Amino acid sequence: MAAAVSLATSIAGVSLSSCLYNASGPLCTTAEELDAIGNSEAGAILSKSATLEKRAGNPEPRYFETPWGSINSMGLPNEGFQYYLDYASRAEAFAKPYIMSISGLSHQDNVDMIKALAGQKHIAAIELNLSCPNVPGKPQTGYDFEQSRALLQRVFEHVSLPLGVKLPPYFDLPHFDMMAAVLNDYPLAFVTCVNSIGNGLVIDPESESVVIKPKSGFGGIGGDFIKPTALANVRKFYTLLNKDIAIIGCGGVKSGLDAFEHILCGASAVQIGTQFMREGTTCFSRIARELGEIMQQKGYADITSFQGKLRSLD
Ligand code: RRO
Repeated sequence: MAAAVSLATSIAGVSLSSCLYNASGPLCTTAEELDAIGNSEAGAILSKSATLEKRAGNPEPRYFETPWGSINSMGLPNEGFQYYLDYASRAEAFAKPYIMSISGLSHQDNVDMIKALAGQKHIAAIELNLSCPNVPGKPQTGYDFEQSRALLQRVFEHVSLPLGVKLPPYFDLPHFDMMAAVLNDYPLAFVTCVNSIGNGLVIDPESESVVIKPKSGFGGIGGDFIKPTALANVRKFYTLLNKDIAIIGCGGVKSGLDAFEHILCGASAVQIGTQFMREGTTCFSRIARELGEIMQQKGYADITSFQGKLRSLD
């Protein structure tokens, strides 16, 4: 019988028995949804981005799937910060890390939430979302390098838990350098690359109409459409960031091969968004099995055997 492979990973000292878990967004808003992730083979439970107060989000329809991916303009619907903080004690039953995503509507809101998280021992880490594309009138912080620095400066005056940031995708090489210069100045535990590609447009030629209601049909694009962009962002930040900042890959992962590619580019863990929405929690065990089979065929016993080892042709 072939030797077993390990999909275990660790992010800033937090151990995950599987490097695969959910992206913040799909199916992680209610306690029941979070329980389902807890009961699955996902390596961690990551909550929907929280605002200080509960939000209903944008008008429906606000999510649409095509064969190549998804478009969403959810508008940060969530149960409010306190709900996800309270869930932490319930998450303990699952013996896997519970990570809280926060996405304050202002810098002050983010600072207030981070202050309230100080010393919360059932929360393994915080993912600070710098990249929600769907709140009308709110720019994505991650595209403004000065604002990103100003926010991180304030946040790191208060944070006591491991903290990472969820970045928007970047497309221009100087932008990677500029954002990396900001991020390298702070003791980040991780960066998650990438959020959806903001403000795409999917249309239905039959009805000659947009497919989601908010913002005249504009929304964040996920799924197959974005895998090359996600891989480029993982790779670039893996090469540019201090080695103690872990990279978490997100974007276009629907198979073990996709996860393998993210890890090859440098990811320490891989999140699943659109495919989780489509398939439910079985995606975590199926993709884990597929990734394990690829590793076995290639003779890799663990993910560090190939993580970041993408070869170039020169
Ligand atoms: O809720 C959303 O509309 C949303 C968020 Br917070 C995000 O970070 N990324 C996204 O595609 N949608």
